Amino acid sequence: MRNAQARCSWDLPDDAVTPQALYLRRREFLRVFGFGLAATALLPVTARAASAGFPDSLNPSFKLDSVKLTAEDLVTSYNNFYEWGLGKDQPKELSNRGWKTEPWTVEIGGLCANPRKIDVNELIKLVGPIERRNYRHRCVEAWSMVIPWDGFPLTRLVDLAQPKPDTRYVKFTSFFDPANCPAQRGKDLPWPYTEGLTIAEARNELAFLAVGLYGKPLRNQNGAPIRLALPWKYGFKSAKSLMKIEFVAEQPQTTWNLTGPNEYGFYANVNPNVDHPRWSQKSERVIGGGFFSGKQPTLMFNGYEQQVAHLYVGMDLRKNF
Ligand SMILES: Nc1nc2c(c(=O)[nH]1)N[C@H]1C(S)=C(S)[C@@H](COP(=O)(O)O)O[C@H]1N2
Ligand SMILES: [Mo]
Repeated sequence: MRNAQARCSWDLPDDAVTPQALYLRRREFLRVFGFGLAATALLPVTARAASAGFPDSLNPSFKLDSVKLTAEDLVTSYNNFYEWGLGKDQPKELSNRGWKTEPWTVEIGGLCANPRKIDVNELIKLVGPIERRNYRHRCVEAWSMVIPWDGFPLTRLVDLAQPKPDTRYVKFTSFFDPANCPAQRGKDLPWPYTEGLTIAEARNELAFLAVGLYGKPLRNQNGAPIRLALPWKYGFKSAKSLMKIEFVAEQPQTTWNLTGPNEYGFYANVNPNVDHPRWSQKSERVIGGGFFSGKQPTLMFNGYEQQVAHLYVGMDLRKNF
């Protein structure tokens, strides 16, 4: 993946070379020196239509009095969205060069009584009202934010779909548009990006589908028009720009688990006691927290133990990482 300056992976700024990206950089290195590099055509520049804010209200159960919200400009400029490049600054730049996230159809299917293909704005009307929740966000790379999402509980979509009794998992698939997304013409990750939850996790009160942040529709770089927000799990579980949600019997294969099975598990619950093979998960760098004050201890289930610990009783969390 290259941007306009044909910047090389070895001269990206420090903060753009992230642990998850290391996996892919090794492969990129092989490609550059082993097989030659094809130029990446840039997308035409088109302006994204401005849209209005949400009539939402803050859910008082998810206010998070004790922590500071991450500034909006950081939430919308420091991103992981590998479809638009491995650097943190690339999604903002490259996902806004003509990629259309409106209109957008979401497919709800699999083992359910009410499968449908539905325009995302129609879906929001069916599952509304939209509420705001301030959620902690902990990336597996050991950095964190606090983000005010606008959206609705995933369980409302589950109710709408009416899964059949043999449903044990929910599979989430991000957009797939290789014609407009250069990275998806390559093999950095198995595209489209897929994720999964158990049906009990999907029904948990914390599992959230975000359609906005800071009271505005999601920006492309944050996963417009609809993405998961699962605050007790590492960020990679919260798949962006969802195109398909399916009810399935078998545990779905997921992008990062396929890419690095020893590093990125299916459950990916935030856990300071289980280190990543290449780094500690005991603490995290708070984005926007300043150079000296930026580190804080990581909490079990990212601070949401009360809401989710019951889902994992009797499970070996070292094995099921
Ligand atoms: N489709 C897709 N979803 C994705 C990713 C991605 O690369 N592609 N990155 C994940 C990771 S690693 C993180 S930390 C969060 C980042 O979300 P944010 O940029 O809105 O903070 O999105 C997750 N969802
Ligand atoms: Mo992440």
